[in-house]
Amino acid sequence: MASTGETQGPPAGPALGVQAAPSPPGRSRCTLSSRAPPTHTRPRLPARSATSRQGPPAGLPGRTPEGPRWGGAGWLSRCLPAGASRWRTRSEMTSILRSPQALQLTLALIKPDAVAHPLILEAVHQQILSNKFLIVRMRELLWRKEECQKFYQEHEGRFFYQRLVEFMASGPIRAYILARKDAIQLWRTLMGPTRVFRARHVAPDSIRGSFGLTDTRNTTHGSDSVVSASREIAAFFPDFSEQRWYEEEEPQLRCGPVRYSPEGGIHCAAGPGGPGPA
Ligand code: RTP
Ligand code: MG
Repeated sequence: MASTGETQGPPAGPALGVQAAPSPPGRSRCTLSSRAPPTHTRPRLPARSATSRQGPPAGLPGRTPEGPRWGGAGWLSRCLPAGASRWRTRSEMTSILRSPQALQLTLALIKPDAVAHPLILEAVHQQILSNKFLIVRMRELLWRKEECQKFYQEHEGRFFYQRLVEFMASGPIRAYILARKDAIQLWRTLMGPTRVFRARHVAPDSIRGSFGLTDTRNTTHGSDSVVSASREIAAFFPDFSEQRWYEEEEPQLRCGPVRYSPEGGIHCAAGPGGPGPA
């Protein structure tokens, strides 16, 4: 595990487009880079792109008929520089939240083959930390067969389905909610190819290339899309609200400073008013 009380800055470096700035007590240290023009000169917003129609980019839950409800002004006002105008409309706030700078969530699992070996389990955990993922939640559990069947429903009928379900229910697993810019793709890259033989050849340093045993016992799982991530996070962390996390925790984790707690194995905001995990 990393050292006690280790703190780190924003997880994806300067590309996040937010600047840490000194701020008065009680106010978050993050600032949005531009000040809006006065209302009467506000430019017309461009037509929504195909990308924006897809909804929130970072694993946000589905939109409600009246539009996303996760753009509450609470966190935004905390992120505005002192004295900044607060005239932004709901759609402008939405576009900020949909910004590619936002942290994205993914579900990562460490499968029974790795959890059974404390050194491998720890090595995978360290890979998560050294690749600058933020650990938002973590839990260990034993999965019931029916839950595995439901989780892997998309593979039902395929030749490996039965052995996959049996294997995933065969011992403890560890589940993480990870956050990072482009978390879904980056975690899958870090895992390496599904098939271990291939992983060893094309990505020998990947997690599966390093620790995978067989195509079934391949060490880790990662969500493959924003929609899957939301569904899978809800399956493992039913009390976790993505909407609330994006409103309350994401801005603070993104803007830093962030503290890693080795005891709990998770990160939380270290700045004033850091909410910590709910
Ligand atoms: P995952 O869902 O675990 O992140 O893996 P993935 O997207 O890379 O692969 P996917 O096609 O979704 O398969 C899910 C899991 O099924 C097992 N599998 N075995 N040829 C085989 O024997 C085979 N193919 C897939 C693996 O455990 C894989 O991770
Ligand atoms: Mg998959």
